[in-house]
Amino acid sequence: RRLNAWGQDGTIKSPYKNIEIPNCTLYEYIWQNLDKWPERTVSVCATTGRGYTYEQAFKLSNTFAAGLRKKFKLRDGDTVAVMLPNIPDFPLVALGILEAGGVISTINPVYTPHEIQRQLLLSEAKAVVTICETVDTVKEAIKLAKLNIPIIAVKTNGESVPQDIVSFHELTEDVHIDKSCLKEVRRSIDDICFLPYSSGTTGLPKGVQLSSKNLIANCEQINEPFIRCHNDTTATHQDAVMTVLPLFHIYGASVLMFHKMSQGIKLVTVAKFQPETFLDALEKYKTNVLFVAPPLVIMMATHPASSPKKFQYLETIVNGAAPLSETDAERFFTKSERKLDFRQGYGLTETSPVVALTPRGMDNYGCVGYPIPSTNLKIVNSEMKTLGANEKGELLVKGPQVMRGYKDNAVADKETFTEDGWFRTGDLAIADHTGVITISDRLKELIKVKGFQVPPAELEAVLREHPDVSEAAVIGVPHPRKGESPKAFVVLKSNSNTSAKEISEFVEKKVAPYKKINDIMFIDSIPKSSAGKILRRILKEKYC
Ligand code: 4UV
Repeated sequence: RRLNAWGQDGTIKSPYKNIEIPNCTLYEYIWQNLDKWPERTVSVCATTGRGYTYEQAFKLSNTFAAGLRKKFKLRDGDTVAVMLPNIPDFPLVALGILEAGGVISTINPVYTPHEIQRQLLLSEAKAVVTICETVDTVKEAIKLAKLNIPIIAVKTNGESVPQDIVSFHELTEDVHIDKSCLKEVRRSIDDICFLPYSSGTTGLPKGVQLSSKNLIANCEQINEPFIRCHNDTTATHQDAVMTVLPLFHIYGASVLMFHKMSQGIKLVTVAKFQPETFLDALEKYKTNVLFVAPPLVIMMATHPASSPKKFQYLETIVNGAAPLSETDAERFFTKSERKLDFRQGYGLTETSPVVALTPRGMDNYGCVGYPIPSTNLKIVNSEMKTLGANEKGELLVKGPQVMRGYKDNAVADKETFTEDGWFRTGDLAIADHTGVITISDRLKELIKVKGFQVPPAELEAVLREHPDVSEAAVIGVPHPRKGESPKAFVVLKSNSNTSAKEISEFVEKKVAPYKKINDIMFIDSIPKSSAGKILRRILKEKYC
């Protein structure tokens, strides 16, 4: 169906019917249909088969919520940090925190203590939930942050929880707990309930304040019949969604966990990605919907263990988080020997996340379709003048999914929103004559490695901590498998005789593996604007 999304005023309006947002909290929204599918599986581990039904998850997370309030004195609006891989317990942890009136702040489980402590401090976390394997890393982070907050550990494989740590399972199975404390919880649709971190258009990661309204809106928006990527759960059918994208990232948390739970769908969770296990699980669990980022499509198109048999139950594949080339999509179809319903979504942490999504049957793998319901877009030039069809400029968004603002950061809010309330994505886009959007480049400094955020400012700060480094600048350079990888430009202090390898190892100790810098170039000075801002564009033009 070819639609026209152009408005008279030069904005690109969603061509779909507007949504209505039910007046409830995200917690109430997710469980509102529980009685339609209590016996259905909500989550199951792709490797061990360990999992929960919707009813079990509801009951266990309810006991956990009571434990959070009673034993840890959690109050309305308090943040609980969640540092977990994709385990079947993830939805229980998340829904328990929501029920207890808390705010979930997710942390990448491969983060180093250095990275974790920053988020614990900024988010004002009152507790951390993690797996036994990473308890020591979290302990170190808490020590670095000079905090005194409890750790709750989830067992993944029968291991024992360290003595000084509270077991998540003991909390969920505490049959004697008095749950009357949950009656005190007062949360409304406008309260913040999710606090992921994103660097936005510039600088260090900031807390993205998402309310129940933002997240419920996004769930309702992607239910629109022309763009929805799932089938109804009925007495005889339940979709199985391969949950390989991380649940700590907005794409996984919102699109895979919150939305799919509200639809009674089964999450097949992959905790440690291994191509063979992942491909086997696709077949074993009859996964019919798969959400991916480009490196996964490339893997599925090229891996020796990949075959049409593995993809036999797949109906829909949705790509997002980074641009996918048409060639890679076509290479995958050659491998699957079947053309699947292939979609591309575009979104950001700050927009809960989905902004645009291709409708079913749109055979244009390079574009991201039209704005989703109740969403208006605008493409502007550097003077903020609205551009027309086929003109490239920065993409701006207005819609109920746009965040309330960054936590404690009015300066960043001012840079991110225009005076008349448009959210600046920092992405360059083009709209064709019908309003179909193609993301063409990134204006902002953010680097995306395999779809993960790598903020240059964060790596520059780490580089400057090295005793021999005087100045540093980091940019993203194209990488065939990862999409992009970071490249650093370093000015050494005089008389220093350190090597690129030594600096690279120094950075490696402080950051998650995907942020590692292998490419370091020594230069004499970093180009800067008169205001002292690093001119990354000049570095790109000169050295790349
Ligand atoms: O903040 P973030 O890490 O957020 C994301 C969200 C990805 C989503 C969300 C919903 C979907 O349905 C979906 O398919 C994907 O990644 O990073 C935001 C930045 O990632 C780039 C762009 O630069 C954003 O500002 N990005 C996200 N999706 C795409 C993309 C895309 N399809 N094509 C190109 N760049």
